[in-house]
Amino acid sequence: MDLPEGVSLWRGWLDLEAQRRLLGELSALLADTPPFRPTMPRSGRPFSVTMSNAGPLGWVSDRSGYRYQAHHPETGRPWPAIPRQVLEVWDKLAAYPAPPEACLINLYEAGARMGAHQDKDEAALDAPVLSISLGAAAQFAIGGITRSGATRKLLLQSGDVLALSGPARLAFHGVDKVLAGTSPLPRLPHGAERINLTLRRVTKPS
Ligand SMILES: O=C(O)CCC(=O)C(=O)O
Ligand SMILES: [Mn+2]
Repeated sequence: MDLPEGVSLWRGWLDLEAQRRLLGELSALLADTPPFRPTMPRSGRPFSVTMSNAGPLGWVSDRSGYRYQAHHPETGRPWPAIPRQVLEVWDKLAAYPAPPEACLINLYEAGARMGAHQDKDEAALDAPVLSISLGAAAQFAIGGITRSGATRKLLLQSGDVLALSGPARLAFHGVDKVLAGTSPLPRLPHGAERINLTLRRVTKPS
């Protein structure tokens, strides 16, 4: 299937065994770094996903805006290290000379979605955004760099890795729907149907 320029998809990059291992790591990480429910800037409307982070910087959103910060907004603790298995995915696929600084962990319960948005809170826009899907399949939509353009639908399944880079780095994208009950994995933590890890380089490497 032809993908828009700058969009790469490695289907089944993590096999079932690797997915299970990663899920084990994430369950332990989330026990100490619990998911929080972000709210929209200004309106304060809650997101339908809950989130946590790993890495020196974590992405958060609340009434004061979107930003990266070094600590969990509720526990006040620094984020834990990004799991090695996740860093290996970046090393193999990102083609970027520096490691990611943020691993955003999105947890989708049945019925959760993510509206169309751009990932643009990073200074290092020359680095790709890499995303790893685990659990139930999701209907992902990707458009161009304006909100009004046509969108392509992609089914993201457990073990898939997607990259947005170059001309697609600022493409609008979102998750229309999670197909509850399609996960090949045993129970995900915190009642999630799907977990997505989004790896980003935030600051320009020196
Ligand atoms: O869950 C996904 O597949 C996408 C997540 C995403 O776009 C984000 O966290 O910025
Ligand atoms: Mn995004």
